[in-house]
Amino acid sequence: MTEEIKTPKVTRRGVLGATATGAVLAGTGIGATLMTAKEASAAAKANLEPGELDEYYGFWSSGQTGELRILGVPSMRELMRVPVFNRCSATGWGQTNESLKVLTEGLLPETKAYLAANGKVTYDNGDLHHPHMSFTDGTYDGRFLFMNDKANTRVARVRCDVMKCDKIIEIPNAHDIHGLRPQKFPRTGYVFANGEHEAPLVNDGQILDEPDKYVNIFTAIDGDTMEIAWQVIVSGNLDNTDCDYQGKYAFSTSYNSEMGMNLAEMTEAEMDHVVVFNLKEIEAGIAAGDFQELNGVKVVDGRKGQNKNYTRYIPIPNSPHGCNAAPDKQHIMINGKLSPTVSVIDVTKLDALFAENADERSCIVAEPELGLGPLHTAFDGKGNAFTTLFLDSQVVKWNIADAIAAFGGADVDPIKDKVDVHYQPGHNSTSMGETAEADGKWLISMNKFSKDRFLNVGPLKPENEQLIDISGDKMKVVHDGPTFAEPHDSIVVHRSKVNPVNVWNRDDPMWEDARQQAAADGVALEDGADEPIRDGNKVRVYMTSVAPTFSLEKFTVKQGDEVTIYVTNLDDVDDVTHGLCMANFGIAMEIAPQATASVTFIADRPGVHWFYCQWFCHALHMEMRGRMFVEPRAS
Ligand code: K7E
Ligand code: CUA
Repeated sequence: MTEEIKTPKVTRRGVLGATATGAVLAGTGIGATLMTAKEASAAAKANLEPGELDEYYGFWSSGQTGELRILGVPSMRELMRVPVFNRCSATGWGQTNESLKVLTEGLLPETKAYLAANGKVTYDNGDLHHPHMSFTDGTYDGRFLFMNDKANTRVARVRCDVMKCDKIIEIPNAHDIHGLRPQKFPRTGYVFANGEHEAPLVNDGQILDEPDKYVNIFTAIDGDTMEIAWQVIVSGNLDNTDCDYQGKYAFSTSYNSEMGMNLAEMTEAEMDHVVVFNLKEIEAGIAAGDFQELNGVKVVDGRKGQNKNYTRYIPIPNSPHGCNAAPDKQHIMINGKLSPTVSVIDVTKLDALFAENADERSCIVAEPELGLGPLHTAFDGKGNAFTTLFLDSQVVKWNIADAIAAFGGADVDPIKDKVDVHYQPGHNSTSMGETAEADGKWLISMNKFSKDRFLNVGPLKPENEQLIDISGDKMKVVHDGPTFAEPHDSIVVHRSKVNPVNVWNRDDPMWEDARQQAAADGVALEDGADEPIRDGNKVRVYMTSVAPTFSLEKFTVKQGDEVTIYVTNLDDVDDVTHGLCMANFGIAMEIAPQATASVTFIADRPGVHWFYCQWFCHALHMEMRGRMFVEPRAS
C-alpha cells in the first residue's frame, strides 16, 4: 500500500465544506499550537458554534456499561464509544475474531474453564471505573489509555492512534481491580492496579471465616507489554491509587483496614490508612529473591509487621477514598469520605519514613476540614484544589498553601468557594488536572444522581455531569450533561496531546491472524478471493468492499460449515466505514477505511441469506448487499 492511502488528501469534512481549516489543523495536531485569537480570549467559553471543535478530549469511564467514552470538552458532546469490556452491536466488539482475540488471550486458565462451562468464551460485562492516559515526564503522551474492570478483575489498554482496545489482561491473585493509575515519571512504565476485595491468598474453597488468612493485592503492570511486573500483599483492603512525580512512590487508600467482612466491621475503626509503596525497594527485593511465585507472578509481602521497606502505612481518618497527586509535584491528597477532611501528604517527607522509620503521620502537612463526604480532588495548577463533597452535594475550592499554613497554626481559612452540584458528586476532573500541566480552565463534576434535572424517563434516571468554569475566583456551573450508567471518572486532555489517524494503516497488527491465514490460503486480503476456500468443513470467504459494493455478490457454503468471512475495506477516504451484517445469523461488524475484520459462525441454516452493509456509506448504501447460499445438508 502506498503512503497516499495512509494520509488521504481528501477529507469528508473538506468535501462537505464545513470550516475545513479548523478540521485540517486539528487533524494534523497543529491546531493547538496555532490557537486562534478567538480561542485564546475565550478562556472559559462552553458553548461552541455548530462545526466548532472542542479544545479538549474528555475520556470517560462508563462504570457497569463497561465501555470507554470520548467527549468533547467544553461542549460535553459525546464523540465516540469505545467498547472494551462490553459487547457492542454496532462494531461487532465481542464477536469479530480480532476483538475475541483481545477479549480471550489474557484470561486465566480457570476463567476460561468457568466460561466454557457456561457456553461462553469471554465475559460480556465489565465495570470500568478509571480511565487514565500514559505519561511521559509528568504529562500525557497520547500513546495509550489504561482502565480497570472491577467486575471481572481485568485491566485493559486502548491505543490512542485508532481509539481501539488492543490488550486486556486478567490479574491473578488479586480480586476485583478498582483503583488504577499509570506511572507519571519518568514514563508509563508501570500501571498500578488495586485489588479491592479481600480473599484468602490461596482461594481454593478451604477457607471462609478466617479473616487473618485473607489478603489484598497491589499489582504493577508493565504498560508497554501488558505483563504483570510484580505484586505486593498488603494489610487492609485497597481502594483508589495514585503515584508521585518522582517515580519513587505509589499510594493506595484503604477503607477496610479492619479487614471486616460486613459493614459494621469495615467501618469500625476511626482511623484507616493509606499504603505507601516504595518502588525501588520492591524492585530490589524481587532482584534479591525475596518473593513467592503465585500463578506465575512474583509476589512480595508488604504487610504490616514484616519489618520490610516495601511499604509504610500512614493512619488516615476515616475510610478514605480518593487519592490524587497535585500538579505541584509535592502533595498527595487523601480524601476522607467518612471524615470531613482531606489529608495532605508531602512526598518530600516520605524518604524519612523508610530510611529513619520516622512517625508515619510526620508526612501529613495539612488536614483541612472541607465538608461532608469528601471523595475526590482535582487541581487548577495555580495552587488550588477542588474536592467533591458527596453528602453536602457540593464542590469546595480550597488553597493548598493556606491549608498547610492553617495546619501549622496560622489563622487562615483555606476554603475559597463552594458551589452546589446536582446531585451527590463522586469523581471530579479538571483540564489537564492530573498532570504537571494543569491549566485551571474547566472542572467536571460527575454526579451520581440527576433526580429532577432532566425530563423524566422512568424509574431509572441518568446520571448528571456538570461543567464548571474555574478560570475565575468563583466557580460557575455552566452546563448539565445527562449520561448513562455510570461515569465514575474522567480525564480532560488537551487536544494537542492526542492525534488519531483517519484511516487504518494496512500493516496494523490488529488483523495479523487474518493476514497470516490469507497468506496460507494464497490470498491477498486487499484482493479478496472469487470463491470460498474450503478446508474440510471450514470455509473461508475473502471479500473486499468499495462503496457501495462488496467484491462478492454471492457465495455458496454447505449447511454445518464453519464459515469465516473476512472483509477488507479498500475505501481510503475518512469516515467511509462499511459494515457486514449477516441477517438472521446474529452477525454484524464494522470495517473502517483500510481495515480488515473477520467473523466466524456455523452456517446451520439452509437457503438464501442476505448480507448487507449496516454502516451508512453511500447514496446506494441500501443496495450494498449480497447473498450467502447455504446448501442443505445431504440427508
Ligand atoms: Cu466511583 Cu473512583 Cu470506583 Cu470514587 S470510585 S466515586
Ligand atoms: Cu457500505 Cu453502507
